[in-house]
Amino acid sequence: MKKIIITGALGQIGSELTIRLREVYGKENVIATDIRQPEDSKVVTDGIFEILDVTDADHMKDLVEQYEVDTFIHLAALLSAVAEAKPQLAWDLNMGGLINALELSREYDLKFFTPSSIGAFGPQTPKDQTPQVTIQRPTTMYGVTKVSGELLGDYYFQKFGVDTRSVRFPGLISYDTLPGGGTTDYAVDIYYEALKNNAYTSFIDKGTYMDMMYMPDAVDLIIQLMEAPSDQLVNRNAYNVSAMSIAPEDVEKAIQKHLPDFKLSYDVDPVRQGIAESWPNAIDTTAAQEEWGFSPKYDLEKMTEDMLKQLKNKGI
Ligand code: AKB
Repeated sequence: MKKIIITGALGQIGSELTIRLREVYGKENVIATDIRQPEDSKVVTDGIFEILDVTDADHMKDLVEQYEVDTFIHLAALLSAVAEAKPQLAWDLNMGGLINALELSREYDLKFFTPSSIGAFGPQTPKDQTPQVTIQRPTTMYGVTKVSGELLGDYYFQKFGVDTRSVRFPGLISYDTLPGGGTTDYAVDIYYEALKNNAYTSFIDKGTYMDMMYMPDAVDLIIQLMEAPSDQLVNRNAYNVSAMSIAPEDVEKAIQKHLPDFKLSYDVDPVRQGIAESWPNAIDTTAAQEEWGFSPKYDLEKMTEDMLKQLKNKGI
């Protein structure tokens, strides 16, 4: 990767990935884009930033030409809970943006990354040690767009030789930018509320296991996957990745080691609970380990310690 364009750069992944890419590849080689332009974000003030609506193919093409990019990192998408509330918008944005980005990657021979998700699985998928290649019949619009994205990635690779790469991200936990409307968001909110109120009411029920990962591991793995030799990649679109399989009460116990009086209660949201129950408990990440050396550094204990420290530094 030498010159990289990123869409959705102000989102949960984008805001940390953009900063890291600028450190690794140089500020002049990272073109951050998003549909809005807040003046107080480092993503906007600390490097190249362009407003881009990913459904506007002409503008996207102008930027690819203007900056002569060689890599496309496409992050702009609606997350699972919002997509369930606005399924048509989710299809238009998630698929419209993706096909525009893939077409440009074909036309200009760009290396391409877009995230898939554990949401690409559904109730018929094996729940534990979910294999890399298995049944994918998701029951959410988010999942439908993610499976379609995986298939399109394979299609553009096989048909046109575009160097497409992807991972199925689990819930991502970060202290920098809040996620916008996902099913796994409880695992981020809980840390903020633990510090603010010493209590949290979870919208996901006790005993509901989902895969999760700390954002520093997610950012590292994107760079690692993108730098891996192409001929090593068999399961390109998309690799199972996860750092931990946890339920709300596991996070409760981990927080209580630092804040002994922290209290967790439950007020379950049927929509997000239904989505969570349609997803795996714990996915098998062997293919990612074997094909490009995936190896996350943070488990629940290490992540909890760092989350609480970083949030306190932010004045939460
Ligand atoms: C969501 O909950 O929608 C996302 C995801 C797992 O893709 N965090």
